[in-house]
Amino acid sequence: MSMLDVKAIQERSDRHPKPSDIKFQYGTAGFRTLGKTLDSVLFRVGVLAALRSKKLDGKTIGVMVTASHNPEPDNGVKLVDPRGEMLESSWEAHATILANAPDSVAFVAAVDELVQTSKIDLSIPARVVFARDTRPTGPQLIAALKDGLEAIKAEYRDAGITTTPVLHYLVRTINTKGTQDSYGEDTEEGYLTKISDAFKKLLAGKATPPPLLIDCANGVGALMAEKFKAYLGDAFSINLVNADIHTVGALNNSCGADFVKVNQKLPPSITLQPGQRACSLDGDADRLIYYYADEHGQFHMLDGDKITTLVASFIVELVKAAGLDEQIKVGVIQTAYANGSSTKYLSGRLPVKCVPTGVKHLHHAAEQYDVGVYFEANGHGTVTFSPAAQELISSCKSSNLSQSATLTQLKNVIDVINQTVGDALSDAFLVESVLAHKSYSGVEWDSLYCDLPNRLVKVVVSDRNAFVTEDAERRLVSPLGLQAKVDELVRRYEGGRSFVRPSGTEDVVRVYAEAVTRAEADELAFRVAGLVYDEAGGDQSRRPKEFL
Ligand code: 16G
Ligand code: MG
Repeated sequence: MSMLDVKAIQERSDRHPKPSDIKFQYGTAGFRTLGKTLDSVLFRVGVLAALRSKKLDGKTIGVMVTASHNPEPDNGVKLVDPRGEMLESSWEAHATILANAPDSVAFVAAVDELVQTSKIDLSIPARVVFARDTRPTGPQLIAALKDGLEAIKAEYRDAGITTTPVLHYLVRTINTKGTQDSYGEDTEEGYLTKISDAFKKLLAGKATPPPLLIDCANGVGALMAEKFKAYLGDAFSINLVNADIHTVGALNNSCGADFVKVNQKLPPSITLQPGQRACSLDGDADRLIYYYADEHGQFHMLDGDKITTLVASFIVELVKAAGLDEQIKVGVIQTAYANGSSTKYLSGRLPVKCVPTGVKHLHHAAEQYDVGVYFEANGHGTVTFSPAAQELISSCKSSNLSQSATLTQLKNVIDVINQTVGDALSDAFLVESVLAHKSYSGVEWDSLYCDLPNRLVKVVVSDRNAFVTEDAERRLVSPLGLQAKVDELVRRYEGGRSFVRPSGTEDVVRVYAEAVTRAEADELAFRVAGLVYDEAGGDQSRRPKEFL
């Protein structure tokens, strides 16, 4: 094994001192906090990404600089493994250790320790591709990242300002280039071409859908959506709103997928005509929430659960029509946040599995099926096809015209989807394809099942780690006795369901509740939040009034 250039790393690391008062944590979505505090983290992530690449035989690792739907001053960074997936969880702990080394001497020691314990061969080259979203702190953070990559002499490719799903796509295509698993051309054009071609083929012969209004959250999704316009031509029109990536403070501000989902209302910047449908992306374009106005102009939301239902039902239909339903099993993955009505609707038709929150859990579980459909209620999701299922679909000999047409549709569905990670634009094109095939408007799509009213509340506590869950986050094991109190409350509400879980991205505890009426869902959520607040020793004089 060749040696680490300790001196070079230590010297460069000195230019990126760790703030002494911050403890960083690689959480569900990587490191995420105020952008201006992340300089040392980015430098160290550069070194870590290179080590991960060396560990995996020089495969290309992705680094995405974004804080997604969070406020503009926040920023973050996450690593992407060679197949375009989230960093393997055992390395999350390494990331946290490296980020918290108090100074450059301790950092180099931590790096050395990682090299030894993970048996990393330093003579193997390291390759990294990175990108960032539109946040103002992005350029400085990228500079720190590059410094880390250069310190350890990694080869790197700068993918510029692009969406999280494009970065994931690039990682997968770079690593499969020239192999029989090739996932496409390893460029943004390759991405735009692959997805738009498949979408246009899915729309061929159908009535052209009405133009789609896309709320871009004033983020990087606006750039990509704009680029798609040229590739889609006359086949499909998109109109962009909240596409201002230059005005300071505009990102995710009163717009975007998270705003719509959390507030269950339209962004104030949007007015819908009766019958019109639209969708919102989040700040890095990996979440998608749809909605429409009914004939009275009333707003209705179509969230990740509604997308799951639409997409899964369509794929099941296609697989059946292709005569492959014996060989290809379609499964759905949800989290505790999935609306109870969606779970009920889907469970009657398909295998449904519940896993903890976070894409890595959903994605992994989806890959256990031939076709795995997952969308978190918050709109992050995709569909995965196993290599065997893809092979079967592409090699299946059709016995008649209609079967042949179905097989072609399935192939196009595979190509329109970004299988590496949730991709709001690709997901929107899939949704539009299904709606065109079924001749559904928003109303018909929405009528598959009726959402139970629900409420999400966050409770600020001094230590969220005191809250430990089991059963895919649906039950608390700690603090002791709290779950019994929650159960006791839930029993008093018809159709009631509630759970408490610590956030993986913020220092808060989240409470979710649903019930048959809005008033009851609200009341149940606030009562449970009250239990959590008291349990966590919250200051009674500052106890929110709503926490009944
Ligand atoms: C992150 C996750 C998302 C999850 C959310 C939960 C990824 C890429 N994103 O945004 O899947 O729903 O965290 O946040 O994994 P919370 O733990 O703060 O509730
Ligand atoms: Mg996001």
